[in-house]
Amino acid sequence: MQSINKEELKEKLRETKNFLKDERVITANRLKGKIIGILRDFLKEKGFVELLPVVASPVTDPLSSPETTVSFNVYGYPFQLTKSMIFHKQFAMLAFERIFIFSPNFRIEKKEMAKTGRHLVEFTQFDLEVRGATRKEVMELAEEMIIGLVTRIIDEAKDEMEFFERKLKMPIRPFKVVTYSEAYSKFGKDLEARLSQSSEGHIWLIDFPEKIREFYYLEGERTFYLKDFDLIYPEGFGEAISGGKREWRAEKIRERLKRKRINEDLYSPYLIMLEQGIPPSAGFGIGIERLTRFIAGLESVKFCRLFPKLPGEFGL
Ligand code: ASN
Repeated sequence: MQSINKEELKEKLRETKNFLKDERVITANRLKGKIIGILRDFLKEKGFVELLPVVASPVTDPLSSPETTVSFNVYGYPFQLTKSMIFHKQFAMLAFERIFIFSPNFRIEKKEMAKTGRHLVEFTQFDLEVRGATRKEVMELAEEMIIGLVTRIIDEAKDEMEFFERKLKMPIRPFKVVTYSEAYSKFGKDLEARLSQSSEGHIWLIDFPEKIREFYYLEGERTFYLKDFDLIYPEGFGEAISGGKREWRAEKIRERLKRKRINEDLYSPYLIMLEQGIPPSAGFGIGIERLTRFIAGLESVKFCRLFPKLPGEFGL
């Protein structure tokens, strides 16, 4: 294990102290608090129940790279820090029809991700899930939520927006939709960044191929393409939202795990839960620091947390 000597630590803590006094950090975090309040109001009005997060569990989101996981033992049982609340959101559908959670996500991102301005090792995801919903319904909900947020922020965060000299354009509904295949043929591998840079408004990227995506989304009309989506911010701010309609049948997930060459034993708690029966649902998650960064027009998400942990770096 890498350790940090006292002198380095003193220097890091001096940096932290300066960071905590930085007006950009103070203003961005005040703005973040307002954003959180507005999102909460929006879903409460729609009858959503707020749950508190699960921080560690025997099973968590694989994402597209398992090496992002923090694993440890508790009473001899294997646990992982939550990388997203996806499985618990699906399980929670047994109890409630509409839920949301501000959930801490912990992902060991590759060191080079420190430069993107969009990656933190620890961040908060505003996660929601709706029992029996279609993909279209949750996409519409997201659009309404973003328009509602921008409308209230312009009115309720005048000082913060003035400080950042940010003139937010009101997004126009419905947001544009592009399939992954269309975007790939136009932009190639770098499609997310290119879409974001070239787009005037928010844009939906839908129907990802199962090969490159997490295994828990429902297959769409086209074989091996999913009923999922990402929402991409304009102006080069990149990905905002990930979500979709979920697969809820254990045998379908098993087939997919086989095709993706993933050892199903790693996901036993999830598979057994599906076998015992959970309802179909759809939902999504939006990163709060990225959302704050977009609203404020900041170059990095690091200003949107008081104690940011950047990939590859020491953080308090
Ligand atoms: N929150 C996302 C979802 O609901 C999952 C993720 O963050 N990987 O689909």
